[in-house]
Amino acid sequence: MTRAGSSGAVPELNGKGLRIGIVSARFNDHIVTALRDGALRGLERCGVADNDIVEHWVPGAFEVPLAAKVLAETGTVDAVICLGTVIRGDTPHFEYVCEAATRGIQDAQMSTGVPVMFGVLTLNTEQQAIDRSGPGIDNKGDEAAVGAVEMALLLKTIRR
Ligand code: INI
Repeated sequence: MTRAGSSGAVPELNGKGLRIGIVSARFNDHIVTALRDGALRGLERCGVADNDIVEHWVPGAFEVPLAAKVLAETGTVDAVICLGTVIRGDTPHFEYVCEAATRGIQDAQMSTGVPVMFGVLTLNTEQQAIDRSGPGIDNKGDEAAVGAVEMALLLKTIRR
């Protein structure tokens, strides 16, 4: 008998045939580009084909949720990966952008039933961003991509 969710072990992920959206925020684009590179590496490792990846860019993290929601609503993708980087400044602006991005991304997945992954870094320093967007599998874009494949496969199993 196969019992979904019966083990806490990380499952073997075969993302072949999945269609995955990526919505990236241009703000802090040197970091976000590194997150995107990580996401593409993660998707490739999981077997997602290049031509099954749909990409869109938005100005900043604040705009990510809307693009992610509209993309999810098209029904053409099995999951959406949201990428962005918000770095704390001298004003409360940081809190507002983080709050809107976090809540909006969660709302997008809850309202559409499509997994929408939170690959948005919210940090105090640029060094923290660099540390989380490197070439290894601890790159947060890579992590979000693998999570997107896991969630897309899980929802297909649950709905079957
Ligand atoms: N957007 C980000 O993605 N990261 C930031 O650090 C940031 N800061 O610091 O302001 C940021 N602001 C822009 C915001 O996301 C919107 O694009 C802008 O307010 C227009 O709606």
